[in-house]
Amino acid sequence: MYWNRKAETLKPGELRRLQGKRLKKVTKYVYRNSGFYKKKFRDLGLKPGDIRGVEDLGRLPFTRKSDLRDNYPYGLFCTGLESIVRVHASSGTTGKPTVVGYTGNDIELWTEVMARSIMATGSTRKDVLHVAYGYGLFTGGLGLHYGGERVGCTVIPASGGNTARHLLLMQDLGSTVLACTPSYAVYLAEYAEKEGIDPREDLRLRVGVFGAEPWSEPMRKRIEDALDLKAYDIYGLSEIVGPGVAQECEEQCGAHIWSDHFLPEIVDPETGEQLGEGEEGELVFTTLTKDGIPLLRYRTGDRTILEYDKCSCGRYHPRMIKVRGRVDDMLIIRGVNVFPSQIEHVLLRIPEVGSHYLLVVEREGPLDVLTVKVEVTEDVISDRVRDLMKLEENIKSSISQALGIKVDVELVEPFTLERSKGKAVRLKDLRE
Ligand code: DLL
Repeated sequence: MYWNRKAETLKPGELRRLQGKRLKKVTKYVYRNSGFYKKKFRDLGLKPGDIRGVEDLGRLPFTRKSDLRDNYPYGLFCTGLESIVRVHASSGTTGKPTVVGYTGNDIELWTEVMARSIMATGSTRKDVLHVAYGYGLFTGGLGLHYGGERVGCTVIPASGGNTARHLLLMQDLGSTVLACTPSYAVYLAEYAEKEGIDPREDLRLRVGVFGAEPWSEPMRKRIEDALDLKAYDIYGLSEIVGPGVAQECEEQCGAHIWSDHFLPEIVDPETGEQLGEGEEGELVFTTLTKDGIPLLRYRTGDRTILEYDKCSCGRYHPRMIKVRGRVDDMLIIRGVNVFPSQIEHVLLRIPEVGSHYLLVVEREGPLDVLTVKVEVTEDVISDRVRDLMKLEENIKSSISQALGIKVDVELVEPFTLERSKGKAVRLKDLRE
């Protein structure tokens, strides 16, 4: 279903022309309004007039998260605070948060792409949208909220935390769409089961809008089975706008990037060279229509692949396949590159494995040792010790077959690994 049929079904040629026009405009805009970009252009000997269309995108300078940090809090803003109506920030594990600002137009643009995203899942004004993303500096809650209201859904601004209350509200208010992180969806399902709430009988959920962290196809299947809904991937980052940068449609073959507003590229994370369609690398965005803090060639740090062919849903907006991980969370275990998501992929195909796991990397002498702590399901716990050992061996060999590395596996009882209130923590790196 479309929110904005015209914009969503632009043909490749029309899309490219629009992107080119907007790219020229935003290039001039940042040159005029940002000391940061003016300097970057000068250092490169580049003039805004050198950018004649999308084909010149590669000539523009990259922007990195460190640029936002170094210019904390407002250094990259292109407008004065009198034009900024809202600020959000991403937490970041170290140091100061990354602060982003929105003008009224930026909020409007965000609301538009969120409305497109919600309707792309087949949700409409008839739906009751339960928003369990956090409200606050994190963009999840308010992003879904404004988009949901624009579509005309009945929005329940439940925010994060208090799982019992979420379940009560969803039952009593008849929520049909659930928006939260996929790891929280798993937690909700577990909690419901413990409390004797049967999603098939007691809940009316039919759609899930899950994102803000990487999740695998096996995880999707588990959530769909446990909560009796169809689970859709939503992608975004606060630096670009928040959720709604890309959204899976009902065909579920990658998330459409709303590329009339956010121009994507894939680059080699090491060299920064542009890569072609179907090649895996780092996702980079140029915002085409933002006023408050437009960014040129922003390095997201997310690894994915772009596909440009027409989707059966009628949209040509390029699709990104599920994020494989962050460029910086790639582990190198004895010379082999490993992404946590690959391990999730293997684990969740094994029925005896629960939905929570933790990767612990330690150094023993010169060697990196990876231990995969895996929660087993309740049924397994009652099994005999010998069966547990067999299961451990089975997991070990499945991982080494898939990844080509040896790992240690430790089975742990259900509900013993820590659950995170926000984004899931799947990795503990105990090396220096
Ligand atoms: O996580 C915005 C968001 C809120 C997206 C709600 C979707 C739903 P940040 O906190 O700035 O913004 O974190 C952005 O989260 O660069 C990715 O690494 C990761 N991420 C976001 N969505 C997905 C997804 C929000 N669907 C960072 N799959 C991004 C994988 C995701 N990773």
